[in-house]
Amino acid sequence: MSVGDLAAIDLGATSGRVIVGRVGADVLEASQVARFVNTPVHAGDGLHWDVLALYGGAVDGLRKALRTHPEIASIGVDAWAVDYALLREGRMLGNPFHYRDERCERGVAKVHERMPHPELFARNGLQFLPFNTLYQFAAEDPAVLRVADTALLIPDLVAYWLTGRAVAERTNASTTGLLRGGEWDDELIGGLGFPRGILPELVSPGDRIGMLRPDVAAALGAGSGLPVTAVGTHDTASAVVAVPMQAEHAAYISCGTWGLVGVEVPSPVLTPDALAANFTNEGGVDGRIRLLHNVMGLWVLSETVRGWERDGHAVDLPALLAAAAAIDTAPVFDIEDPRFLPPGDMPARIDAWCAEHDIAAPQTRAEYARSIVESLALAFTDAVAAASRISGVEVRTIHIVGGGALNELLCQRTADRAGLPVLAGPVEATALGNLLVQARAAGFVSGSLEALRDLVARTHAPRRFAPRS
Ligand code: LFR
Repeated sequence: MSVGDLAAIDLGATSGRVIVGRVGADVLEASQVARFVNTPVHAGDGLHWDVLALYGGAVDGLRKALRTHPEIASIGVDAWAVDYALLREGRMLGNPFHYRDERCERGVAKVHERMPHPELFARNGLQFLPFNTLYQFAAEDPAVLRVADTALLIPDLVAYWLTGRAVAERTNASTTGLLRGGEWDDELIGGLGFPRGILPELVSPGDRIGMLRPDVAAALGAGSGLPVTAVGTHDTASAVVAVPMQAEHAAYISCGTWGLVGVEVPSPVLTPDALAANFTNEGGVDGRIRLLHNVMGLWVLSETVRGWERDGHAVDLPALLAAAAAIDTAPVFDIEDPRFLPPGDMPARIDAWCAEHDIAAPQTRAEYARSIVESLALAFTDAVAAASRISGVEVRTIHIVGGGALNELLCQRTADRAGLPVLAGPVEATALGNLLVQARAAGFVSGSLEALRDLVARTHAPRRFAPRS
């Protein structure tokens, strides 16, 4: 088996990247060739993603990647979940809404009138999140939904623009709330009054979506016959592929804007305990199940820092975190409170939470940072304990992957609070998972997820944080 070059497009809530990987039996390297900002725009009817700017950034990045790595054998796309574009005859009917837009609440009320959450959970296994796609469909203008002939989740939209083929990749489709047992749940879709015809054919990670359209290939300077391969197009599914864990004793935290905290299990866990703890059963690569809970991730900290910067205070994040680490204690608040979901003034919301709960609010910037990290570490630890209880997995190690693996204070405080070692890294787990699934489909590596994870462990040794008393 040889070593191959592959390209990953990874779209996150704050930036998009194009990454080139070299993958083989003993090789797993990834280098970023392009990074572009993802700036949501508040316009007219709500908060939107500027998806054309993201596609433009991805195409520019691919062009650059192909110039330096003409042997690229395949392209894979991943992005955040739940959001989608509506199209008619290939034309996009408006910019996709952002899952933090407030319209979701309307949809929740409409859906739950017809089917309350416990009934939905029994079918789709999803935790309640107000932005799950089914609530967003319910919040759509019915006239727009009637006009549309196709709905595409964000990575599927990018793949469609690249190849001309409209599909729904299963790991991401599982976050719509409209899948049952890995297939579209026609009864539910009809029962909620959604047009079944807008939901495209399902594909699985490893399937070929299609070849680049000739005009796209020409614009990229690519040879003919460059395929786009379905990966775990839900970024979290790709990240979980690259967690260097032994699943029977490990919990993972994929920590970026969100902290996705859970374990991997062979089949959905639909028990009353899982329902009560608001855990989700999202589809993973190779039919595995990601039993996890969405914890507010680095969002609260980044939004806080963005607010200070908007007010004219430059923030040096490493220095802020060092100052935060030097503080003895800081107030712990419920970072899961829905008030922290929408963009806005986070310090004011923390103050309000503390006032309501009769505790002293943080005073300095370092105290706010420490308070946020401490609250996050507590929420992570609680979610790990719940995942272990619900699944029966005896957790001996917590893996933190994604950008959060760089936050030493967060890793250490999670280890301390959980009384378990934290293994941090790889930071680039999502891109690595994307590349690995492509590499396996192209024949550069083979084997189960365990074999892929073993390659990650051999090439990207995690950093260990031992719990302190
Ligand atoms: C992480 C993520 C989460 C999903 C949230 C919204 O980037 O994909 O898994 O719940 O974004 O789509």
